[in-house]
Parts: sequence; structure tokens; C-alpha cells
Amino acid sequence: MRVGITCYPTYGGSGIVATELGLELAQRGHEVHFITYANPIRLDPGTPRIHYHEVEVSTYPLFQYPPYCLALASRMAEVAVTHKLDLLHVHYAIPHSISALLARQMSTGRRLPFVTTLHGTDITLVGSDRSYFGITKFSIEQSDVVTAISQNLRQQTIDVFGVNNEILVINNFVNCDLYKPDPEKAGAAQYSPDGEKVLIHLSNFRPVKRVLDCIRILAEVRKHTPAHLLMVGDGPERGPAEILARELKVDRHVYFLGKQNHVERLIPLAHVLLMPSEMESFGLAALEAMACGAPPVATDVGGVPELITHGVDGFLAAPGDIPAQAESVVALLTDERLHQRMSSASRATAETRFSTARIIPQYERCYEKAIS
Ligand code: GMT
Repeated sequence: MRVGITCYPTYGGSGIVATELGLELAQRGHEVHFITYANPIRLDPGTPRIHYHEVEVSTYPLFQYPPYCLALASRMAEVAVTHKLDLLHVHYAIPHSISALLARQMSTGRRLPFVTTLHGTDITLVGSDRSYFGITKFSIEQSDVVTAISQNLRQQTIDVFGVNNEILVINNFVNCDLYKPDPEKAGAAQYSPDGEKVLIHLSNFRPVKRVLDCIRILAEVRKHTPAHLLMVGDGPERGPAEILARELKVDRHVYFLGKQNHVERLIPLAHVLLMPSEMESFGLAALEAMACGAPPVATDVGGVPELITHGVDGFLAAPGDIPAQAESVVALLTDERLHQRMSSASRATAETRFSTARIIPQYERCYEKAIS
């Protein structure tokens, strides 16, 4: 198939899923065309059967807000004709789904169906906002196929928007050949010269991630056992987190690493992943950590319980419950047998339920459905 993929190309779970999906599809022989405003961060443009088409948005003094949505629709329609695309697959409803709808309407000589994948905040935060509610509902209803990354997000979409069309659940996935445990953890020495345990957090540092809770958890954990924390990513909560680390006197033990392109090299250095989010429709970072054998200590929100089974392959607690999350971390850092058991269980969950081999064929079937 010839597939056009649109996503947010910078840091964020939906862009990562879209990029990894494109790479996997190309490996399976499909021709993939990324149509975005920048090269997606995890995409090597030299990859066979992968093409990148930049969306340029020209400005004009009249435009206080340059109409990206229209420039994207134009580019989608143009790429679809030039490269004879079979379909468009857009990730994150706003505004990609509406652009795809316009491109479908512009494509007169040839049918151009589109698939919309809902990722989370496009429904739970942004799409529910009054200014975007109507257009988000409309774009979901107009999509040829709609997928959601968890049962929870599917149900939320139905509850919030009252849409009647079918929503397929296709979970996030992980490449278990790339994301794998590193029993030696030799690279951890630069963060933990004395061989002390390492925690990791990865996110876009938005308020919904409760980034400050990671610092509070570390401070609590360190009252019981030594540990260091790697903070990977960037965003509005980074500054406040740095200040809090100083206030709680743990700043010497926290490494703010900023945005990283190769998280598969960092995650295996950690013993535990922290994901204290207020809301998480799936929790891709937790899945990547599980594939690397780092059990997640996360919150019991949204679609997370569909991924993590409490006490088996990770631990869950209520958002903001620092004592409970710290207690789980301490247990994992101090009880070697518990850590070993959970590490193996989390890797097994990633391999058996969320590997590319299991999930990519589900997308291929959904494309066939959209085309037919
Ligand atoms: O919150 C983020 O990390 C960004 C956001 C996005 O759309 O880029 O992530 C959402 O999509 C990820 C990939 O499908 C999911 O794993 C995340 O759970 C989801 N985030 C939220 O629901 C807050």
C-alpha cells in the first residue's frame, strides 16, 4: 500500500507512534509518505520506502494565526495525486483529521480515504475544549476508520462526543529488538559512579505528567535507599522541577537530560520508570521501559491499567499519592528478587501483548478496511 502519514513531528507520544509505525510499514514493503511541517524526530530520511514531504506555511501580515490546517490539506492532496496514495493516516485528531477530510474532498479523480488515530489529549483535553469540540466530533464522524490506542480512550470518545461510528482499539506498540534489557548497565556509571540504583522519567514535561511528583518521589525514596533520577524530555514543568529538586536538596541526584533522540539507549540503564501522570490514555513511555525490563511505577489512570497489572509487571497508585509510589520504588530497589521477577514479567508483557509483530498487522487490516 502507499500510505500518507501525518503527525506532530516533534516530541510526544503520538508522533513517536506514527513514526515507528511508518518505519515498520516500510520494512514490510509498504511505501510511506510523511506529510508534516518538520522531519519526525525518530525518522532517518534515508530509510528505504520512506519519503518526507514538508508542509510550508507562508505568513502574511493579515494572518495573526497562519492557517497550517489549510496548507497541510493542500499538501496532502498534492502528495496523494503525485504519489498515487491509497490512503491517509492521521495521528492526533486536531487539526490533522480536518485537513485529511479537506484533502479527501479535493481528491476528485481518485478516492482518498483517511484513518484517524486518537491518542489521548486530542480527546481528553484539547478536543473537549469548547473551541474545538464541534470540529473534533465532526472529523471523527467523517473519518473512514477511527482507531483509539486503548479501550479507555475509545470509551471516553464515545462518552464525550456521543459519536456513533465504530472505533477500533489498536494499542501502542514497541519494537522489542530495539528496546531491550541491558543487564550490565555499564552506561549508568556516569550518573551513578558508586553503582547506586537509577530511576528514569520520560515525557514532554506538561502539567498533565505531574513531573514534580518525580522529584518528590525521589526525595522520599532517598530517605530509605540511595537512588539517582534521569529526567528525559523538556517542557514547561522542567524549570519548576529543577527548583523543587534544589528545595528538597536532591538536585545533585537528578540529571535533566533534555530531549533525547535515542531513548532506547537510556532506558535500559534504569531500574525503575516513574510515570506519575494525572491522565494517560495508554502510557507509551511505560511500555518502552517494560520492553527494557525496567518495571514502571505509575498511576492508575486512563488506559494505564490495560498495560500494567499492579503487582505483576509494575505498580499502580493514585495520582499524587507520593508515599504509595515511593514505597513501590523502594521495594523494587531494595528487594533484588522482586525486581528480577517484575523485570522479567514486564518484558514478557511487552513481547507477548504489545510487540510490533502483534500490533502492525492490525493497522494493515484497518487500512484494507478503509480502502475497501
Ligand atoms: O502526553 C503525551 O505524551 C503526548 C501525547 C501525544 O499525543 O503526543 O501522548 C498521548 O499519546 C501517546 C501515544 O499514543 C500515549 O501513549 C499517551 O498516553 C497519550 N498521553 C496522554 O493521554 C496524556
